[in-house]
Amino acid sequence: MAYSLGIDGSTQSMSAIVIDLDDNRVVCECAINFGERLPHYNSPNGFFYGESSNEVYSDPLMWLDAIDLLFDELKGLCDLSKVKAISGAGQQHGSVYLNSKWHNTINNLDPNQPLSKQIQPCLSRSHSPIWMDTSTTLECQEIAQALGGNNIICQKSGSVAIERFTGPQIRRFYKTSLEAYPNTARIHLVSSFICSILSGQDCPIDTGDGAGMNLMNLETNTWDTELIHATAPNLEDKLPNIVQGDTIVGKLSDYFIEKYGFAKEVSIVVFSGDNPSSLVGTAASSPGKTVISLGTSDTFFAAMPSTVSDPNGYGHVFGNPSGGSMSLQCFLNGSLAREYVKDKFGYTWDQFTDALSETPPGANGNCMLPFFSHEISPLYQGNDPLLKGNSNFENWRSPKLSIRACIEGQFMNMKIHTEWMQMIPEIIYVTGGASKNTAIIQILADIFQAEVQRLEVSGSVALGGAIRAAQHSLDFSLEALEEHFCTIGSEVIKPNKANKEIYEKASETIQSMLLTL
Ligand code: XUL
Repeated sequence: MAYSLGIDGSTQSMSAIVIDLDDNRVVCECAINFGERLPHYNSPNGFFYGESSNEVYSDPLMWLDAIDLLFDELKGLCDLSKVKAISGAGQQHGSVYLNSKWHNTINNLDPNQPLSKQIQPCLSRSHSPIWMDTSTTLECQEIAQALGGNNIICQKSGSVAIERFTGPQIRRFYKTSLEAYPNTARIHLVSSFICSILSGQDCPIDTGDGAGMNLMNLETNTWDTELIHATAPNLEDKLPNIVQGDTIVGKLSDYFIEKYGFAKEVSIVVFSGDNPSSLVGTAASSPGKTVISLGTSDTFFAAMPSTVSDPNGYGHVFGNPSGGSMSLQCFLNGSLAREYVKDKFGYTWDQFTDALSETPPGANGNCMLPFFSHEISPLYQGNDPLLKGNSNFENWRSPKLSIRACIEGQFMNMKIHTEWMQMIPEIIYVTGGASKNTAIIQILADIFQAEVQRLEVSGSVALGGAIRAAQHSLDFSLEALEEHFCTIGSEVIKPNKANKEIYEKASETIQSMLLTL
C-alpha cells in the first residue's frame, strides 16, 4: 500500500491531501484555517498589515503551529505509516529570514517541543512579507536602474521588477534593517521553508518558485549575478540552491516519524510555488490547457508552448515543474472584491447569485474595474473601484447591476491582461471557491467565448504536490496520475454567442477606463 501526501501552505490555510496510489482514490483531505484555528496570531485571513496598508505580512510561527495541527489531524484521518512520498507548495514570493542558529536547529528538531518554539530563536525577522505586499516600488525602480531597465530584468527573470517578488522585498529589508540583514544567514521562500521543516534539513528552491523572485535567470536556472548584486550585498550566501522540480531533496525528519507515526524512509520531493503546483494538480502541465483559479487572488495560467514575456510587465513566466515554462497572470482583486461588493449591499451569496441572473449581460452599459484594494494587473495603488455608467450606478445605488459589473469587470480585465500569452483558449478549466457558482462561470464563458469546465478537485495545489511526489520519487507515470486524480466535471458551460458583441463593446469601455489609471 503506498500513499502520497501533498501539502499546500497558502495564504489562509495549511492544507493536505493524501492519495492512495494502489486504489487510485483520495484517502483524505484536511485544512487548518489560520484565522479560525490560530486566532491569537491576529491574522483572520492569514496576514496582517504593517505600518501602512501596502505592507502585508504573515507570521512564520503561525505556519509552523498550523503544520503541527495539520499532522495531528491527519494522524486521526488515515494511517500515516502508509505514506511513501511527500511534496507540496507554498504561496509564492513570501520570504522567511533565518539567523545562523537555523542550520543546527533544523537538523535536530525535538519531537517533544512544538515546531514554533524551536524555530522562533532562528528568526532574524519576526514576520514574513507575503505576495500581497506592494511596498517596494522604490526598490523595484532601483533594481531596474542598476540593471539598465526593466526589459532586461524581464528578459533575464521572466518578469519586470515587481513589488511582491522576493528580490525587491529583500532589498527593502536590507535597506531598512541594517542590523537584521547581516544577521540573516538564510532566506527561504514559503515553499522551501516548509520543505526544510519536513525534511529536517536546509532545502533548495525549485525553478517554479525561484522564478518568482526577480533573482533567477530563466535560461540558466541559476541565481543571476547581476540581479543578486543589484538587490542586496552578500545575497548569494544567504540563498539556497535552485534545483529542477523533479529533485528528491531528502527523507522525512524523525520529528514527524516519532510524533505522527510515519514510517522511516519517506522521500521528499522539492516543494514548488502554489501556482506551478496547481498547474500539475489541474493536469495542465503540458501545453494546450488554460486554467483559471478563482481564489483569494484570481490567477490565469498555462504551460507555455514557447516562452514569451509580457511587454506591459504585469504578467510572469515561471518554471513549469514538469519542464519548460508556464505563464501566469495574477489579479489581487479576486474573492475579496466579490465579497466586498456583496457586503457593501448586505447581500447573502444566494442574493449575489440571483443578482447575476436578474441583470442582463453588459449590465445595461455600466462598467466597473473592481479594484477595492491595490491591484497588480494592472498596477493600481488606490482602494476605490472605477465606475462608468449612469448616475445611480456610479453612486452605488444599483446593487444588482454593481454585482454584475464587478464580475464582468474582473473577467474583461483578465482577458485584456492575458492577451500577451498569445493563447486563445478554446476550453478553460476553472478551479477555486467561486468556480462552483454557475452564474459567475457563464459570464466567464461569454467574455472569453470559450467553453468552461470545472476541475473536480478543489485543492489542486496540494494535489499537485502529491502527484509530483508520486511521479518523481515512486516512478508513477504523470499521465496515469492525472487520469485518476485530476477529474474534470461533466458539465460544459458553453459560451452564449449572442453576448460576444455586447462584451466586445463593454471591453472597449473597460480599455478606456484602464487608460485613466
Ligand atoms: C502569484 C501570486 C499569488 C500567490 C498566492 O504571482 O502572487 O498567486 O502565489 O497564491
